[in-house]
Amino acid sequence: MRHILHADFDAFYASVEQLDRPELRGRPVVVGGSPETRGVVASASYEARRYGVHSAMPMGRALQLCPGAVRVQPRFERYAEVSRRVMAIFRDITPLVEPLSLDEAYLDVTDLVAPERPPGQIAAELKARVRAELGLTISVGVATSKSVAKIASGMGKPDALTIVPPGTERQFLAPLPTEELWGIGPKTAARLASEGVHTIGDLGKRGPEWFRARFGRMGEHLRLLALGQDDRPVVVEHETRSVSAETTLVKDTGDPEALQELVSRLSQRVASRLRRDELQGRTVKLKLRLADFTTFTRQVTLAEPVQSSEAIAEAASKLLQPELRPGRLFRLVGVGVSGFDWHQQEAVQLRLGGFE
Ligand code: TTP
Ligand code: CA
Repeated sequence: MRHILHADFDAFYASVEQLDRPELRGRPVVVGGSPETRGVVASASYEARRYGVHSAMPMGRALQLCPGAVRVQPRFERYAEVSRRVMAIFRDITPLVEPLSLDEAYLDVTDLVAPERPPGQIAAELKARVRAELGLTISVGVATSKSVAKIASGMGKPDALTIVPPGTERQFLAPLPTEELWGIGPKTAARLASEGVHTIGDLGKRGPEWFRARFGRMGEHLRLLALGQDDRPVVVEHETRSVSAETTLVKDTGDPEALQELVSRLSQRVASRLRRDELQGRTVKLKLRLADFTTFTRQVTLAEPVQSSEAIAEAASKLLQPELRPGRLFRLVGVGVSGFDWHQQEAVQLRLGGFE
């Protein structure tokens, strides 16, 4: 049996701002672009959340809901530095650390567990160290798998510690909405609800055939997740440096609409692989090959890591626009995402290297 922790900073960007600017502590803080620039909330302090403010909300709306909130412009370099420091604390506890983003990681602590040091205590020690050394709070979920640990870490935030004892995974998951499960988004949840499947417990009662009919190849994985079974290991060195998809056209084309449409399709393919591997990257790359086989790439490094097909397609389309000229024909289009959060160095190497 394994013991996995999922650790996640509470209101990450906002908490870092409150740490660095003591006058903001205890006050509603929203980090993100200004309403004038049509900014959105990247992170809201828990004081601001009481007013209904949340991530991804337009900043104008957030300040309407909570006029007393202080808006702070994001400082990504600073957040990356705090991230490096917290990951160093995690790695000091165990080398088996898998960062998911700047503020989240899985830790496999199986080998540290002893009768006098149960997994919950290791988690409590971790929280105490992060608080003492960084002045910030994390929420931690403790379970026998990644999936259950991640769901547990989201409960009772902020500054929470949620332990799911071995053997109680199914019970723990049963009352939760299906959307809590990895791979089930709002659309799928709505579709399931129309079939009377609202909770993970409802899902857990369905058989393998039911899952296969609805989710295809992913069905069995999802069925096991609903039952609290997930044997995906904590992966220390992420081999993936770039996720990309490309297509050679049957017939060379310069038609802007056809090319845009292709970029969207490729972005969807890249996004679904990123989702599957729980990756998000900052660098979006467009690869183009002209009718005469000249091949080149254009790339942009974004302020925020992306995972969704819309965000990837938006960035890739912006790269495509300036390349479109009357009479210029393309024979291949590729879209890729790289610059994954946790390995800054790998990201740099990639920028220097070629398209994978
Ligand atoms: P989250 O962990 O989703 O959010 P959080 O840490 O602010 O709050 P909590 O975990 O307590 O619910 O995201 C981590 C950081 O990633 C967040 O502080 C800012 C950034 N982020 C965005 O920039 N845009 C977003 O839409 C989201 C969700 C997060
Ligand atoms: Ca967080």
